[in-house]
Amino acid sequence: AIEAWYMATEVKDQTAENRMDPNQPVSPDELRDLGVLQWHILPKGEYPAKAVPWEPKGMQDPDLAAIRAARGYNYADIITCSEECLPDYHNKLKAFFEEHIHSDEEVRYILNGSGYFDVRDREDRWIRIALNAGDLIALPEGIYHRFTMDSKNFTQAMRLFKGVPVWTPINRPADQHLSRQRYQQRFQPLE
Ligand code: KMT
Ligand code: NI
Repeated sequence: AIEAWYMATEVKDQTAENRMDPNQPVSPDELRDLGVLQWHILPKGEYPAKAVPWEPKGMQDPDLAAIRAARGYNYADIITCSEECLPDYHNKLKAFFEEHIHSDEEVRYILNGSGYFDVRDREDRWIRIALNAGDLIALPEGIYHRFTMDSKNFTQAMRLFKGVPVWTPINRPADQHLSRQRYQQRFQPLE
């Protein structure tokens, strides 16, 4: 399973683990309650380094194809977070780490390297999710989150999407946004 933990309140280095002392782990079940889904598929074969729309190899991987079919992720491309491969690298990294939501799921399959997605729990505490090659994660529409590379500074990921991709972040505060309100409805008791 993917390792996750509550973050220390003070973050000096966003690429560090920033655990609580003592460590306060977060289980896959707790993440699922927040709408965060996870799978693990060993990446097979080579992937292009640039962020290009991409099809053939992922479709040949039956495990990935099954998840894509079940979840409706009919779009895929590859993003490589490194100074050489990512245009406008420094600004992009800054934007990734701004707390935001999207009006769709954010789905990432780590092919090489590693990185952290941070998500807010129901009490607005940060949970850090450590991703390594083979980890596939889906953040639900409307969850507050952010991304950073770790101290190794390299993440190559497949971005998956339903339909025509929209990557636009809606920075916090976004409490009135329809996607945020939809997300929060999952925590309302049924009348
Ligand atoms: C995002 O939207 O935060 C990203 O695409 C980050 C790089 S992919 C792990
Ligand atoms: Ni995002």
